[in-house]
Amino acid sequence: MVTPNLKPGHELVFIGLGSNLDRPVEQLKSARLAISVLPLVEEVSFSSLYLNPPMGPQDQPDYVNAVMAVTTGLPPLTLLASLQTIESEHGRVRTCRWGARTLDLDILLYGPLEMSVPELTIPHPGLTERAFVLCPLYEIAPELIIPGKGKIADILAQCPTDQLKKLT
Ligand code: A4P
Ligand code: MG
Repeated sequence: MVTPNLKPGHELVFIGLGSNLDRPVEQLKSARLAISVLPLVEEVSFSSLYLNPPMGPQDQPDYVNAVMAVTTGLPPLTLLASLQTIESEHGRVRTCRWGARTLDLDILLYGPLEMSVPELTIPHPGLTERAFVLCPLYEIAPELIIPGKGKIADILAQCPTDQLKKLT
């Protein structure tokens, strides 16, 4: 990924996408489009899609995951609200934590920002333990330093990735 020139007040943001219901590949493609046309959002890069078994309850289908890089002038909580609107538009129904879903959009990183309020923690708390996030993130940003955690290459090296299948 070529590091973009940032407009004043804009940041480079990484968004994690996941789906395991109702044609997951189509859900992710449609979410990508919906994110890229948000006001004050520009797509920079989009990873391959990765098929992988569910983390959490096992009585649910496999997931398809990907990571998207965007630049945005939207503040973090405004971006979260926009992503939650897109989740709802894709038929997301919140049942149990880590349950099956048509679309999950997580803010993984927001520039160098580290923040934690009840509705939003950045970097995303699960980021450094999840192969389905680390692999696509490394694919599009191999030089990335995760604020407060270190180099993505070093973190990925500690994480088993044998369950991930890259879709063509
Ligand atoms: N929230 C806090 N920080 C963030 C952030 N950085 N980005 C809050 C997005 N949301 C954030 O999320 C619950 C609340 O987290 C939101 O209201 C927001 O204010 P949710 O999407 O409603 O619920 P959830 O997703 O079930 O819970 P959680 O803990 O966010 O789960 P994750 O971490 O999203 O994991 N297995 C595979 N293989 N692939 C997956 O993608 N995803 C999950 C869900 C479970 N198993 C999976 C996958
Ligand atoms: Mg979530």
